[in-house]
Amino acid sequence: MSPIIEAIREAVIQGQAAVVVEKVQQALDAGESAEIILHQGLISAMQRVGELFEEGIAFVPEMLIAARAMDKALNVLKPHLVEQGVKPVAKVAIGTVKGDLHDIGKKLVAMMLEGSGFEIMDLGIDVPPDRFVDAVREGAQVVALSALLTTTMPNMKNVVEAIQQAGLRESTRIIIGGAPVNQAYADHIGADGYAPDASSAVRKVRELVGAQ
Ligand code: B1M
Repeated sequence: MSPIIEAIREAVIQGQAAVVVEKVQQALDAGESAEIILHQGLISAMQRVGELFEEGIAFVPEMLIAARAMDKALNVLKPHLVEQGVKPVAKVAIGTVKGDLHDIGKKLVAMMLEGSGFEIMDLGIDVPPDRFVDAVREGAQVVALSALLTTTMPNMKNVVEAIQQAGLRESTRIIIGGAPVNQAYADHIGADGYAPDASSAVRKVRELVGAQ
């Protein structure tokens, strides 16, 4: 790992948002790829923060300030990660399910979808099933659900059921993602697809709406 990427990773772990933003810009200016900065710098740092939390070395405030630093860095990276000026392919309503406050993975998926030509309705975090139903009524053809907690993943099933009960299931494609879920869980709850990361989410949503 190059020294600048190592410095970005360390600054995220320490929650030093201003340093992270400065170093990400320096890395971009030096010709480092946005994907390497994202995966080896930012995502790898958040994985380490998760390990430190499990080991009882970091606590919720440390996770929070690391997440804020990553969020600021994503704003700098965004124009480099996404294609610009692409025509909307379909409308996607994306949100983290009820009870779950994890924002960053969902934001990254939204960003990559937007850059690949999808119109995004970002419903935020802690989103109740009815809000997803409303979004479908407002024109979303795809519902994208994120969950990071084993305790909140069952709320994905509630969204699938709410869309079904509203009589909108046949016209809506539903994709799920987030660390605790997998393809088997998507099949179990009757979702149309699962993606393990942001890039494969774009491929999967394209496939679901029949886009090239
Ligand atoms: Co939380 N947290 N957290 N946390 N947190 C995890 C998820 C945890 C794994 C940490 C750990 O123990 N190692 C653990 C969950 C354990 C479990 O359930 N199995 C955990 C816990 C326990 C908790 C609390 C319960 C802690 C407490 O209060 N005691 C609490 C719950 C609050 C709640 O939600 N109700 C909590 C709180 C928080 C903060 C608020 C402090 C903060 C979030 C701040 C924010 O998002 N603004 C936080 C953070 C930062 C984390 C870790 C450290 C990092 C998450 C992250 O942003 N990763 C996380 C540990 C970890 O992930 N290793 C942890 C970076 C992000 C890019 O990855 O979100 O996985 P990720 O998204 C990926 C893929 O999953 C996928 O693509 C993304 C890009 O590759 N993906 C999709 C995600 N959504 C998708 C949707 C798709 C497709 C792909 O299609 C629709």
